[in-house]
Amino acid sequence: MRYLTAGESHGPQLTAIVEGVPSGLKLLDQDINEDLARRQKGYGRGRRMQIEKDQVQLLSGIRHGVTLGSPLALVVENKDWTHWTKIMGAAPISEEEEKEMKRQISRPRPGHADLNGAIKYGHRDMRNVLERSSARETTVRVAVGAVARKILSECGIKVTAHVREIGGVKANPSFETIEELNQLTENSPVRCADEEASLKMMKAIDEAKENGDSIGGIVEVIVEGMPPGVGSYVHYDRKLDAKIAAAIVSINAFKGVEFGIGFEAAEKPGSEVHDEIAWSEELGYYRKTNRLGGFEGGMTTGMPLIIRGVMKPIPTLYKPLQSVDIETKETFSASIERSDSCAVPAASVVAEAVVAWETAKALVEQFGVDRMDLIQENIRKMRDYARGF
Ligand code: EPS
Repeated sequence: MRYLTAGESHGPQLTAIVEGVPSGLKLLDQDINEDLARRQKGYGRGRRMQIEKDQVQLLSGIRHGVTLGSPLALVVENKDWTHWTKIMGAAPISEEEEKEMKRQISRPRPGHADLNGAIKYGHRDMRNVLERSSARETTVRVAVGAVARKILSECGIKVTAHVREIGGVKANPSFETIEELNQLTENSPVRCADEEASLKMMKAIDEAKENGDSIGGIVEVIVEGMPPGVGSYVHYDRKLDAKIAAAIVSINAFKGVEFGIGFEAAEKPGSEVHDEIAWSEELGYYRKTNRLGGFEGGMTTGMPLIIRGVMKPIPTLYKPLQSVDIETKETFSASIERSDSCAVPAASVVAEAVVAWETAKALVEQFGVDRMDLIQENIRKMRDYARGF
């Protein structure tokens, strides 16, 4: 499976073409819209989210609620587009119109794609960079992820995400099942399963906003029910953990990723890092702990996948940071008007989507490719084989 996205933040729409989705997958627009709505929520978002109400249009590759095996076309319209038709229109504009309304953006924000993107593509107006580098694009990645989640759920695999940390406030959630975790997360305005920490996180967001600043955090994705042996040790580009790591760092503003105990492994001896192997009639092989987060040798162990990603604070700040105007080369203090002060809760939904995509893609590649029923049957066989191995 593969996909491409297109669309500018204030253009008419976001589009994704998703190729290789097996036939026979039951899919409704509401399956996708639920995830789009989850991404839009979250304490700390700016005014843009009051303008948008993201809804998907399923335009091809599906008939009567079931996928055909042909490419899916997914579209989400930008409601804000109506305010930007001239500035972002595809048609050429006259010199007069240009003078009238075109305010070139010549002041790059520190930490954003603005300056490097402008140098790379030769844009004097950095709007040509920021429109596409905007995290608005994550909308359709969540739509694509919702399709992947549907594939996973048909194979008995659950994927979820929650916020572990915002602005230095750490959560200490306690839950038994994914369903319980989901309930706690959905009830929290910051998508954090620890109620007390949620309140402190909201306070930290309020403080950042008052100070014209932004804050980042850590999100955690959990995938439960993966059969063992998905991915491979035989070649660098077949390791599933490596693909997931790339997917996490591809999310706007994400700077790092870890699995299981992650970077803590540097401080511990091997006896406190590796997971002892056990076997039972009911479970087959399992690990007594899951410090490695469900991966050994680039392959799934059958234990839950535990993936964490760190998001830096959003670079669009009300609080001025120094930068240089590319026209005058003069130093200025950057100050931007509209932004989110914290997008970590929304980013947790994006992280869930990209992990869902990578795991579903690996399953489809390994267990059948064309038809959902074959993939399901092959996964069932693999589970039975592994249990008795
Ligand atoms: C973003 C800037 C803001 C965010 C946007 C990402 O948009 P605007 O420039 O229109 O105020 O709201 O996020 C979204 C639109 C979204 O759907 O998540 C940026 O520069 O990355």
